[in-house]
Amino acid sequence: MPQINLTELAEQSFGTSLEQLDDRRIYKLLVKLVQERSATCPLNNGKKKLYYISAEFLIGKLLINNMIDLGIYDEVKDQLTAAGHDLNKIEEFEVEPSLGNGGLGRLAACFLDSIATLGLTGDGVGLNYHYGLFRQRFVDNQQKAVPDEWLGEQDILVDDDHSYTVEFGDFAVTSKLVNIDVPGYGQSTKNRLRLFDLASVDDGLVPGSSIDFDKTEIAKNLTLFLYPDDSDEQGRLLRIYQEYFMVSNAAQLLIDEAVERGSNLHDLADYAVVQINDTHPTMVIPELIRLLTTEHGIEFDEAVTIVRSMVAYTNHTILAEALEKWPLASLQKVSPAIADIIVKLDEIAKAEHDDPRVAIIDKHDTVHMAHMDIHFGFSINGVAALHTKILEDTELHPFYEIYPEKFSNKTNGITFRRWVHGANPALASLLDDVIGTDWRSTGDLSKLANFADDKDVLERLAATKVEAKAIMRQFMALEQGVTIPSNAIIDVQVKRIHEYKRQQMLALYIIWKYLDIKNGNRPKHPVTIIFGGKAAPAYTIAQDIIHLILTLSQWIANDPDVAPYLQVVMIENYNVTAAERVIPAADISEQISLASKEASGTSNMKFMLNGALTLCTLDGANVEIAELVGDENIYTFGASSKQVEQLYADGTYNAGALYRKPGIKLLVDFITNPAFMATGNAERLQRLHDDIKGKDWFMALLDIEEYIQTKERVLADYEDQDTWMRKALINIANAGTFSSDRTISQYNDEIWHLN
Ligand code: 8GP
Repeated sequence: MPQINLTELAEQSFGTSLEQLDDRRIYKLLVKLVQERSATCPLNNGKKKLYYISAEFLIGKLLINNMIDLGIYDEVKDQLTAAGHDLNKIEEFEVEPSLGNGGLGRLAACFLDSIATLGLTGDGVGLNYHYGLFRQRFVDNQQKAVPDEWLGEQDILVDDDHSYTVEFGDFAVTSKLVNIDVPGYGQSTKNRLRLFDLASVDDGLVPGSSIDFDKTEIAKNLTLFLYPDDSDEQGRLLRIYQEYFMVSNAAQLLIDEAVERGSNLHDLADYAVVQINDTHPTMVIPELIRLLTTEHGIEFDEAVTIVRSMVAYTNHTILAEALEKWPLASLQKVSPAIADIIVKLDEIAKAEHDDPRVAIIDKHDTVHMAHMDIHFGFSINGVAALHTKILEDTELHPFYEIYPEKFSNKTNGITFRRWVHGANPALASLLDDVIGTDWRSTGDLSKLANFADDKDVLERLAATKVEAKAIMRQFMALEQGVTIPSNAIIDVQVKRIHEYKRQQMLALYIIWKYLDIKNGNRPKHPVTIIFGGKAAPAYTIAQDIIHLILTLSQWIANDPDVAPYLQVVMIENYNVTAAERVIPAADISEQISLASKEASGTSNMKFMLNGALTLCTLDGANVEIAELVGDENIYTFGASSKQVEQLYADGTYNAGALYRKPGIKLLVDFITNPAFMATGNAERLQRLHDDIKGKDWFMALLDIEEYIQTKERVLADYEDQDTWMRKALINIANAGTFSSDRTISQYNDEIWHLN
């Protein structure tokens, strides 16, 4: 590849010097540079191709990431710095795509990066949502969901001429396809993210600032929103239409491409493998069978056999709400042909296994999508060791008894290119200096452990944290309008808002700390607690938790006794870009889900990699982090997953009894103390208070006391910076396991078998 000369490019494109060019025009220049470089990369072209089908791809901004993967980032950055420009400021002109929601969507994005980096032939397939999930605004300390108009000025989407007809029960629609290039780090080849859209989509259905729209106009609304509200019948139907539209397009594309590469379709499994990311793409199974039989003349039994050897399923949660079940009647309405095939598959499964617990269609005529995946896929995996064990032993135990060979664990991972190289340049260059640059492609950071007692390295590591904090503070000031003290301990919980993740427990800690400071116990360093995350618009208690956090934030900021020592910040519209600013700056990583409920977590890995210490329950991948770093380098607390499962099984958890303990009652009742309530929304605060006191389904009160004690120990330990930085270093040195390159190698070796 020719060398980059930005000075020359600036002269050519704008007739001015690089020094004189404003940030917007530099941004345009870089976009064009990346597009041109990426366009010249040939597609990976193995015989067998992976289709990673997912309702979400939380890809984040792509400019810097693509420059890294194309190998031009360091050069570009150096030239810009020399000309007096700041790449972070230039990046602000890029709009973050809104194609994802949470963990499974971000995982899909890290996976695409690693698949391309390993030179594997594999595309992501999903939908091109015009208004994304939603954009989160805070109004009166409450979440307001507004459309996220990310598509306006996008430079990353490339039109593709594939277009398909998708037939629903009583009408048909036409699709159009756009692609996003996915270059691999250190590769000259690329893959793509293929996003299907509706040719007849009508953005005008969404009126201005509200996410309400006519859910019945399927031929116009199908690709407007990710996860449209499904609290009513029409919303649920729309989701099924979306899912069928996504997989029908994916299946048609897969068959076309396999035929182009020489498949006679009887051998389709030699040409394609499908990874079903959570249950949303499950209908790809009957759709492939439908296409093979009705369009390509293959017998039904053979089509079933073919499909059974080419689809694999990943489970991302044991929460019942996310294990999709659809009424057969709804599937019939969306696609009678697909419903017919599902009925046949159910008969086959019932003939093979006469056990109602594993039926695809239950006695209420409800279709269990995960059950279809397990019977008619060749692989099912969990996303961390503990999660896979829970699937095998409890949640999916009857299936594990039938098909033990289909089950495996694939502990999640994250791409180091984005999460260190791009997000934490100071740390990246320290690592380069100390252990060499190989970690960028091998993920191997273990040599860093040799420097655990090297005072110079520890000091330089501390300096990278200072630098990351400066970038985060600048972001917070500019984008969020909050000033964070430069000497504050940064304590972060960023993730979707959900009761099982227990943001409410951290809120109770904040109340405890507030009262403790009021009592005169002033911390040595100020503590800034940062939250970020969206709540599903129909999930009332999650909205109430956001309200509590924002009300506490305001209450504390207005109290001169406490404000100098404690600050609570909730990032508005938390997204990948915000994560890239906040995670590198964190001292404490909050991973406090109720044990057994967080399948894996991936922010836990990002924090560890960036030298934060983890404060956690033994849940998800936290268990693996704890094993790697050892007890002295992590802070664990709380009931074990076994104890929690036992409490649920016995039905003996008693929130009310815990609430009555004086120390706990004081904290919970703070939420409804009249002065505090008067500053917020009384209905929301009262409901949340009553829920915690009377139900507390995710057992925040069970662990709150031990959580407070452990957190106080963490804060005290922070005061010994030498020991603290040594712990941080050990964490970084052990993070290599969580490179998504490792995860993808395992998927490939054990599931996909791409060459
Ligand atoms: C998430 C899990 O909650 C998280 O523990 C895990 O790290 C991540 O998936 C990647 O495996 N699950 C989801 O994001 C999820 O279930 N989303 C629902 C909207 C479908």
